[in-house]
Amino acid sequence: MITGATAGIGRATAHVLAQDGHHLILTGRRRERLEALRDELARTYPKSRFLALAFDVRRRDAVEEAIASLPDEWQAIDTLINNAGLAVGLESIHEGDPDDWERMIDTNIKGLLYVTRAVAPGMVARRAGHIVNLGSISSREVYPGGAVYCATKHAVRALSQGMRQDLLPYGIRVSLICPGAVETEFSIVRFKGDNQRAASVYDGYTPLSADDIARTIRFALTAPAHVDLQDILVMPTAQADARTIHRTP
Ligand code: NDP
Ligand code: 8X3
Repeated sequence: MITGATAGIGRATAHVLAQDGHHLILTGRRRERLEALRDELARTYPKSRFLALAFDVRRRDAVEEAIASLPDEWQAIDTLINNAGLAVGLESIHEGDPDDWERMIDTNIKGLLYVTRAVAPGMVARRAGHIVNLGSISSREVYPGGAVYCATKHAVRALSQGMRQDLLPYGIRVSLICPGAVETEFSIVRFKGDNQRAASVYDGYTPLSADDIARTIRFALTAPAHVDLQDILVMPTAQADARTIHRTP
């Protein structure tokens, strides 16, 4: 199951995992995009099965209902990619919009928890599974204007560590993937549709692509069963940390 498969890293991960022969549950809010992706993957990989399941991770009842409604043959989810997430705004703490803060906290922390709570019991019962959480360089650092987004991604790091501890006796792997700048719809969402401002985030250097992160996720999933890639930081070559990017004109 991949959350946030309608765009960016989630969509790229769906392509890479479909190539590897996985059957995939594709989730996100934009139903049309999910169904288009499902149909495209089904045409390209006729031996695998793909299910589109539209829900908003912020709605606990919707998450529980969607996952409970899965047909029997889809119930045994062996891999959960907790990818759905977003940043909204880049204002200082005294100027930030509390509605933006709630969107980030509700999606990145609470949504991830709701999905995990619905899926993990099956993994525990089967004593097998792999949960991949999308953290960020912002799971380790904070930058001006990014306090709340960074706080949510610090929380994802803490939750990953906690999941690892709690799920350890059941042989379930938990991997935290922490990318630096990846060019996706992320900045368009952060700047509320201001495409020019979003594009300027990636000016003068080569950012990571969604496919780069999809391949990192594949690397974690294909490690031998006794190996848990627990915490992976992936940066563009031109980015040393959250605030240090080497740009050329
Ligand atoms: P995109 O904006 O391209 O994709 C985000 C995905 O999350 C979309 O599929 C969107 O689907 C889904 N999503 C957002 N809100 C919700 C919601 N309430 N319910 C269900 N799905 C939701 O961004 P990225 O691919 O870049 O981001 C993916 C993850 O990677 C995020 O967790 C992000 O924080 C993290 N990340 C991104 C980095 C970057 O530089 N891009 C760097 C480090 C981490 P829909 O709108 O259809 O619901
Ligand atoms: C996304 C990367 O640098 O905008 O997590 O926080 S950054």
